[in-house]
Amino acid sequence: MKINKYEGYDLDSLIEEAKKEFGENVKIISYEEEEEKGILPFQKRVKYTLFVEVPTPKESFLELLNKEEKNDEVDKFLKKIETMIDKKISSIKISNMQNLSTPPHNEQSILMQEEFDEFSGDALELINALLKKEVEPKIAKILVKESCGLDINTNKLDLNTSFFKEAIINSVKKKIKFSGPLKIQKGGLKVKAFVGPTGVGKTTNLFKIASELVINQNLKVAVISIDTFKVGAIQQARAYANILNIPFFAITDSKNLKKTLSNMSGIDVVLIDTVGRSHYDYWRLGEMKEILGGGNELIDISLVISCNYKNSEAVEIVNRYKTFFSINSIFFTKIDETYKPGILVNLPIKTDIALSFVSTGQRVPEDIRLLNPEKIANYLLGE
Ligand SMILES: Nc1nc2c(ncn2[C@@H]2O[C@H](COP(=O)(O)OP(=O)(O)O)[C@@H](O)[C@H]2O)c(=O)[nH]1
Ligand SMILES: [Mg+2]
Repeated sequence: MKINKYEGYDLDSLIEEAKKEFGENVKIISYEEEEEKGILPFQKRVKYTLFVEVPTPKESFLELLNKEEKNDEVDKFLKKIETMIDKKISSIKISNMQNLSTPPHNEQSILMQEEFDEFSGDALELINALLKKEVEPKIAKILVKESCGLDINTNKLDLNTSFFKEAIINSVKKKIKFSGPLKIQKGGLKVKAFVGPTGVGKTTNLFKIASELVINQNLKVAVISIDTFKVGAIQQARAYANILNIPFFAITDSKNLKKTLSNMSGIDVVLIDTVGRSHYDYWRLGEMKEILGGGNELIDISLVISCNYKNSEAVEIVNRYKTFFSINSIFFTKIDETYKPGILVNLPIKTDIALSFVSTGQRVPEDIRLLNPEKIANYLLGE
C-alpha cells in the first residue's frame, strides 16, 4: 500500500487537497498534530500531517495488456479466455462433424455404393482414379465396364487386366474415335477450318499445324482468316503467316471465300482461321456458317475447346456449334493448365465427335500432340 503525506496548518484544507488528488472517496488513514512554538513564547500553532492511502489505479484490460511486464492477473485472465475459446471451438467442430457425417455423408456413400455396386476390386480403384481426374461418374462407368469381366467369386465386375493403363487404352479405343494424323495429298486442295470460342487457341494452333505441314511435310499451305466483324482482329494471324512465308487472306463474306478458294492454284491445303464469337451469338455464328458453307461443302471443321472448360460448359458449346456446323473433330487446347483432364473423355463420349490434337502450351510450333488412346490414358493417369 502506498501512502501520501500532506502537511499544513489547516486540517480541512489538507483533506480537500487529498480529495482533489484522489477523489471524494479518498481513504484517510490518520493524521498527527504537532505544536510548533513561535518566536515569542505565547505564539503557538498546530501543524497537521495527514496520511492518506494512494488508491491503486483500476487499469483497463487493454492498459494491462499493453504493460510490458505481464502480471499474474493478466496471465490468469488470458488463460480463462483461452479455455473459453477452446470450449467454443470444440463445440463448433462437433456440431459441424455431426452436420457432415449424419444424413448427407451417409446418403452420399450409399449413393456411391449403389452407383458402382456392380464393380469390385481393381475396377473400383480405377473408377476412383478417374473420378479424381473429373471424369464424370457415368463416363467412368462406361469406360471401366468396357475392360471388365465378371468375377465368379463376387459376382461383380472386375478388370480383365492388372494394368490401369492397358484397361484405359482398351476402353478408349472402343469408345472414342480419333481423326488420326493429317492426311493431305499433294495437289488435292484440302480445306480445314478451326471454329470455337474466343481465346481458346484457334489462331495459335492453326499455325502449329501450318508449321508442321510447311516445314515437315513440305506442303503448300495458305491461310484464310474469316472475320465476321469486318474489322481486323487478324494481325496476329497475318504476323504468323509472314513468319512462315505463306499466303494469307482476310475475308468477310461467302462470295469472297468462294473466289479466294477458286484462285488457290498450287496450294495443297488451306487453313481457315475464324474470329471467335460467343457461342450464344447466333447471329455471328450464322454469318460464319454462311461464309464457310458458301465456300466449300467439304470443309473439314475442327471445333477448338480448352481443357479448362467445365464439362457442362464444353457440352453446351459443342451443342451450339453443332447446330451451325458439321463438326469433324474436337481439338483440345491448354491441357497444360489443368490437372483434371476428364474432359478429354467426357466430351467425345457424350458428343460422339472424333478427337484430333491436343495443345500442350503456348509455343509455336512445338506444343502440339496428336491424340490417341495411349495419350489419353497417360493424361488420365497423370503420367
Ligand atoms: N497455356 C496455354 N496457352 C495456350 C495454349 N494454346 C493457346 N494458348 C494461348 O491462349 C491465348 C489465346 O490464343 P489464340 O490463338 O489467340 O486464341 P483464339 O482467340 O482462339 O484465336 C494465347 O495467349 C495463346 O498463346 C495452350 O495449349 N496452353
Ligand atoms: Mg484468333
